[in-house]
Order: sequence, then structure tokens, then C-alpha cells
Amino acid sequence: MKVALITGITGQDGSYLAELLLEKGYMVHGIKRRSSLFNTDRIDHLYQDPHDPNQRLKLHYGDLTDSMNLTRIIQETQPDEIYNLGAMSHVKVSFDSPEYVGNVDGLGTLRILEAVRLLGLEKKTRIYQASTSELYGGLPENKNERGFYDETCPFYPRSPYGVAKIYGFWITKNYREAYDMYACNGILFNHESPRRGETFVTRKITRAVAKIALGLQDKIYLGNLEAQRDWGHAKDYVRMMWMILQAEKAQDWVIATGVTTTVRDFVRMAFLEVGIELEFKGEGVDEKAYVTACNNKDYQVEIGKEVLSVDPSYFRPTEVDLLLGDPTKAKEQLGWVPEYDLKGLVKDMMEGDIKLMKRDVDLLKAGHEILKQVE
Ligand code: NAP
Ligand code: G4F
Repeated sequence: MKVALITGITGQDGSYLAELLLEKGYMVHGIKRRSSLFNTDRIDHLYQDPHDPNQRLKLHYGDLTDSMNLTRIIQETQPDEIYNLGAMSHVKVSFDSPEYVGNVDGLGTLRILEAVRLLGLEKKTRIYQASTSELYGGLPENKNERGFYDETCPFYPRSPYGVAKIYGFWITKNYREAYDMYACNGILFNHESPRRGETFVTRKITRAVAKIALGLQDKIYLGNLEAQRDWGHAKDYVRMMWMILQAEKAQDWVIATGVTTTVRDFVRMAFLEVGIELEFKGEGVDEKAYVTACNNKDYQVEIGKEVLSVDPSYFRPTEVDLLLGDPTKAKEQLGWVPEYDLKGLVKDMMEGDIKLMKRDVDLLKAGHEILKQVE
């Protein structure tokens, strides 16, 4: 049985990847951080009985800042594949904690590579490093001749997160070249899902739209509406992570959809999923969005209602204006075919958040009923 070790298993990608590897018959080990609260929501459905000897998912306490602990876990688990997905992954937050991000996202990668090397596992263990389109920084002059970012384009990171991840990128490449290790970078463009963290822009939008449609929230405040991202579905991207480690030769790969969309248009698409049409008026920090039509009887919001404003506190000290990736190499050489387009992604996320918010409403109603009976 193949053995995989996933750092960041409790995150969006880690949870989908664990699901995929279990389906493929792997023994999956995951590293989770010690927390005073339960932090395994995204993987609880995979982890039913930790006492069952046939359970193929095992969690280990650990942290990417702790090399002794990482070395011990790698020694104990002897993985065929390591997926290094653990990171402080929020770009805006990285401006507030630059040193911590350097330690986890940059040096954490080194700690994994060096543990594999010191344990003499460099010929057994294949390593996937979660690199990112943030490395490109969105500089227009660095795109290829077709206007996309691909594996040949230069990097220019624009945040402490991007700078830490560029260390992760190069140290992975260096260990591949210096020690002939099978270590690859997946340069993944933004990927989202119903399991996306609540403070990333897509999930912040789909949660807010669901609440507004159900009358639980008045409006949403966002930052830069002009920013453009190449958004794919996390399920498609974790499949690609696995494919990258099955390739004959260790290389670096760009994974993207090849389509870019503004934050503003993502908002428009999310509202349209519940039948609500919007008009945007004003510019810059004064831009707002108003409801112009409600075409779904279940989600009736007052026509003319203001549902979006800009809050400059969400602006970043340096912004990545536009990301657009060229996944040709991955498609041609690995045969990657994504199942979701942007519309499918928005639909999936909106369905997830409508369901979640309705459940909250039902729980609230049930609570009121119980209170009434007690009174
Ligand atoms: P995520 O949901 O934020 O998950 C990050 C994971 O890393 C969580 O399990 C988190 O644990 C864990 N983690 C954080 N700090 C850690 C530490 N010090 N030691 C060990 N684990 C730690 O991120 P994601 O969207 O799944 O992304 C997965 C990876 O791909 C990340 O490295 C990210 O930077 C990279 N990436 C993501 C995208 C994207 O669009 N999603 C694109 C390119 C690259 P807790 O649950 O305890 O917080
Ligand atoms: O959703 P975001 O926070 O994602 P960002 O910064 O692109 O980073 C994500 O993708 C990277 C891959 O390119 C990953 F490496 C990284 O780990 C992470 O998963 O912001 C997207 C855009 C930005 O331009 C931001 O300024 O949306 C803009 N935005 C506008 N209003 C907002 C908001 N972002 C957030 N988080 N919150 C807002 O209110």
C-alpha cells in the first residue's frame, strides 16, 4: 500500500487531497496543529473511528516550525509521497506576520526536504511543494507572448507570503538539482470550493450573498473590486497534485484555468446564482452595488437595496492586480482535464453556503420553539 504524508491536511486542499488518496487506496498520514478547539471539521467525515486498526487515515500533532517533530513523523511514517500544503496562506495577513510566514511557508519547506535527506529517504520519497501564482506578482511585463503566466515567466512576489513562498519554490528546486531528489513545485493559481476559508474573497462573497438572500445580512464590504484572478475548483487542483507526483520526471508545473475575472464580476455571478441582479455605481472607494431585480421567489430583496460597499481597510500595501495562468504543459504532458469552469465553481459554492445558512436559520427557529415551550 502506498503511503502519503500531508502537511496542512486540515485545510481546504489537504481535505480534498486526503479524500482522493484514500479513494486511491493510500494509507494517509496528516499533520495537524495542536489547538485548544477542534480544528478537523474538513476531514471529520474521513476519520470515523481512530481505534479501528483498518483506518487508513492517521493524524499526527505537528508544526512546520518544528524540525524535530517533522523528522520524527517522517521517520515513523516512511512516506512514498509528501504533499507540503501547510502554510499561513492568507496574503493580506502575511503583511501583519511577515516573520512567522517566512518561518512556516519558507523555512518549513526546507525542514521537510532536509528531514527526507537526513533520513536517507531521498530515493524513496517524492515531494510536492505547494507553490503559488503569487510568485509572479501580476507584473504585466513578465507575462509570456500570449499574455499568460507559464513555467518560463520570471517571478516578482508582492507580499511577505509571496516572498516566503519563493524561498519554498527555490529550495525545492535546489534539493532536486543538488541531491537528485524527486521534488516538484505545483505553481497553482487560485482555487476555491465550498471548503474555502471564510476570509478569502470568493468564500467571503458566497457566504455574504447567501445571508443577504435569506435576509440574515444587509450588505458586504470588500476591498479591491478591480483585482483579477484565475479561479479554479480545488477538487480539480488536488487531482493535479497527485498527477504531478506520478510523472516520470520531477518538474515544476503551472495549474490554472486560463480565464481571469474581476472580484466585481465574481460578486455579480454569485448574486445571479440566487436570481438577484445588481448594478454597480460610483468609483474607487465610493463604488456601491444595488439590487435591480430578483428573479427567484425564494430570495426576494428590496429593489434598490444597497448590498455592497468598498472598505479600504481590505486594501493591501502592495497588490497583485491580475493573475492569468497557462496550464498547457500540465494539460499536454499529464492529461489534466478540469471538470469545473467558473460558473460551475460559483454554483457549487453558492449551493454550499445557501445550505449552510438555511441550516443555521432552522437551528435558530428550533431554538425559539424550545424557548416558547419552556416559557
Ligand atoms: P488553507 O486552507 O489555509 O490550509 C492551510 C493548512 O496549513 C491548514 O491545514 C493549516 O492548519 C496548516 N498550517 C498553517 N500553519 C501551519 C504550521 N505552522 N504548521 C503546520 N501546518 C500549518 O490553505 P489551502 O487553500 O488549502 O492551500 C494549501 C496550500 O497551497 C498552502 O500552502 C497555500 O499557500 C498553497 N496555495 C493555495 C492556493 C489556493 O488558491 N488555495 C493557490 C496556490 C497555493 P490549521 O487548519 O490548523 O490552520
Ligand atoms: O481571495 P484572496 O484573499 O486571495 P489571494 O490574495 O489571491 O491569495 C490566494 O491565492 C493565492 C494564489 O494566487 C494563494 F497562494 C494564496 O494562498 C491564497 O489562497 O484575494 C483575491 C483578491 C485580491 O486581489 C484581494 O485584494 O481579492 C481582493 N479582495 C477584494 N476584497 C479581497 C477582498 N480579498 C479578501 N481576502 N477580502 C476582501 O474583502
